[in-house]
Amino acid sequence: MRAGGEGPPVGRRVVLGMLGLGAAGVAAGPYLQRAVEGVASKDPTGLSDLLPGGGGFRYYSVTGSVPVRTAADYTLTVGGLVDRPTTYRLADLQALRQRRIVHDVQCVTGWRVPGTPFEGVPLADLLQAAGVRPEATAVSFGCFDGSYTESLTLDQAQREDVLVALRMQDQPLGHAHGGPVRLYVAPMYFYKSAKWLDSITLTSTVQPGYWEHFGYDVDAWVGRSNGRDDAPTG
Ligand SMILES: Nc1nc2c(c(=O)[nH]1)N[C@H]1C(S)=C(S)[C@@H](COP(=O)(O)O)O[C@H]1N2
Ligand SMILES: [Mo]
Repeated sequence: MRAGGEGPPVGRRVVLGMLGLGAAGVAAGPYLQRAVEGVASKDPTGLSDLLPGGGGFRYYSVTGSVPVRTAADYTLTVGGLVDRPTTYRLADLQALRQRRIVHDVQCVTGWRVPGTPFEGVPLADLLQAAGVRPEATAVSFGCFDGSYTESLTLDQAQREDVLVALRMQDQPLGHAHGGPVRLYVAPMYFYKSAKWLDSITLTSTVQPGYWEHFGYDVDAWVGRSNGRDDAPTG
């Protein structure tokens, strides 16, 4: 595993198989996931995991399969160093103040999707509702794929352009993009935007996330980290 690749290459047989799945394969999430079982899902050619209809987005998961969660069974917990640990259902999140942000998406492997709308609850609002304790300095994010993690400093987490996103491209967030709920960190490389978000934990120190154990920068400002000089996103 090396930084910048987000996983080993996918074999030719798998690439051909996945291209054959087309849109139906993506809609039928579990079938697509079987096709990538046993290989990391990142193909540096970008062929195998371009999302049909995704407008340039690529599908990423560090796990071979991800359970589907819906409004019926999805929960998000906010806990750790807070006065009021809270569990939200999807409808609870939908009832809170929503903010819509249109910004470029930039992956650290190089691809960019300009002007992408995301909409959701400002993370700062959830932190304020939970009552952050004085000893908390950072926030960790957990995912229901069972493997991926991310983190932010408390200052970063309280920015208005960091969302617990329920919508992307003006539609409910689909499973392939991390639905029903993903983190969205507008000013940072997209690896900070953890998909399938199910826990938010206030901590006393920054806990490096999944890719950060493989060398990605913990502070992931676009154009000012990871040895990259991408043009600023806007
Ligand atoms: N749970 C989870 N979140 C994740 C990832 C992942 O593998 N698992 N990959 C990250 C990376 S490297 C990128 S570029 C984006 C890709 O988002 P997309 O699949 O919606 O294009 O998700 C980020 N969040
Ligand atoms: Mo990425």
